[in-house]
Amino acid sequence: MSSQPRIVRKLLETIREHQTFCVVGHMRPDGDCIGSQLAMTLALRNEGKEAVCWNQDPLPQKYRFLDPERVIESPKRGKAFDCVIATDAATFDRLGTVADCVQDRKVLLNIDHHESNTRYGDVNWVSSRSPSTAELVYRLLRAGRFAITKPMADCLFTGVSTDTGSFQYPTTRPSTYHVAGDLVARGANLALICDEVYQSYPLSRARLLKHIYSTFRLTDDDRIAYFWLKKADFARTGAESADTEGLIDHIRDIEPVIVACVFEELDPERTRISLRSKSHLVNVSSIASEFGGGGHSAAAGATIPGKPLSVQRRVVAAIRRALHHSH
Ligand SMILES: [Mn+2]
Repeated sequence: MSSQPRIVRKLLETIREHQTFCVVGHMRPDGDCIGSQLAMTLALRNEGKEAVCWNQDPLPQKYRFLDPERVIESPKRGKAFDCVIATDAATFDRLGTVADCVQDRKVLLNIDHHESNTRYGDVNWVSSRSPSTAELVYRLLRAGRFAITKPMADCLFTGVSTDTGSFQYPTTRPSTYHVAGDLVARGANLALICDEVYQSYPLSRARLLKHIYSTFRLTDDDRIAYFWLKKADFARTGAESADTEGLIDHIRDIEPVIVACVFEELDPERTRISLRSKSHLVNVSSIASEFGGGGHSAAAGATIPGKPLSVQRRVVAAIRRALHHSH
């Protein structure tokens, strides 16, 4: 692999120089974050390194099969590491409570694919052309000739699959299929992954979907769609906030809709928004950044202080502006 980018060589050198590692990822981890964190940690352990893996939040139920030995743990204070590796985290703050627990370190590596990434590491591999961080981790491991075991192949395949919407998002490249194909050749268990990730939703999620379908709103000639998830909706349906991943796609996928938005009540004065765009002319990452958030051009989010209705008004207005500028 003589053509490997200099940044990959730099990452591999840094990894080889050090012995103790902590692999971290963003709060409310998704399939890409979990798959990347786990594969990186297992690779380091196979190389004889001491590696722990921390995330602020527990894994959503559908990803627990990836971590039967509970490699991912809650962060602990007072630990020191040679090297901290952050995967799939656009900003250092997105690590949540983990950020405070990894201050004692020699070097911080940042491996990510969010275009809003703030390059907070000492070494930053930020490739916004990559549809998933898992694809970057795969490239790193291959370039370094690390073994990719079956459990690691499951983790990386899950990351590649979930962050491309099962190879549907326009970020999907020919190389994405090559990576996925190689992971299947290395033993990724497609049947298990598809069953656990896509075909085992809890009933609570179905109840939440029923709520969403009966309450979502359309505006601007049906080009903007949005819905609210209030605390009471979670209580009534038995769903957890961690189980909301992908709900917005049901609304995004309606034909006239160009931008979909979910408003999630965190408390009476704080709302989390998730945005999805179906047009390359509408970049929801820049909409989210108007509210202190970020993400990708087709999928982004932010947490916004203020009264719910005022947040809704400001966000819908920002989406409307972006739509008008798109033609
Ligand atoms: Mn990702």
